[in-house]
Amino acid sequence: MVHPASLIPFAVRAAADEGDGDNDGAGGQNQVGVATKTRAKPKKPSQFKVLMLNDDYTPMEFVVLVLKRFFNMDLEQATRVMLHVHQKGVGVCGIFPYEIAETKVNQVMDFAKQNQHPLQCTLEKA
Ligand code: TYC
Repeated sequence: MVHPASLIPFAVRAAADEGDGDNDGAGGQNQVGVATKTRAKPKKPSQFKVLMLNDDYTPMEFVVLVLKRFFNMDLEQATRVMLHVHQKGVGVCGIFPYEIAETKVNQVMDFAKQNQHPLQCTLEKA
C-alpha cells in the first residue's frame, strides 16, 4: 500500500509541519481545541467475517430467507451457503467492517428469535 503522506512532496510536508508535534502549522502558538492532528499511519478499517452456525432445528428454508434478506444473496447463492453450513457446521455469509458485521449479526439473531428458531450467527476477525 502506498502511504498517503508519501504522495505529498517533502518540501510541502516540511512547510506544513513546523515540528512542535501538533501538526497545526502554528508553532505551538495556537488556541486550544483546534482539532487538526492527523494519524501518522492511517489504518484501513479491519474486516470481520459474519459466520452462520448449523443446528438441528432451524428449517433450511428459513436460513435461505435470512441469507437473501440480510446478505442480499439470490436463491442460488443462499441455497449453496445454507447447504455448506448444514454439511460443514459453519459458513461465511460475508465480510464487512466491524460495525456493519455487528449489525448483520444482531439482525439475524433478532429475526431468528422472533421466529423462535435457534439459529446462531457470530463474528470473527477476517
Ligand atoms: N441443519 C438444519 C436442518 O437440517 C438446516 C440449517 C442449515 C440450520 C444452516 C442452520 O445455519 C444453518 N433443518
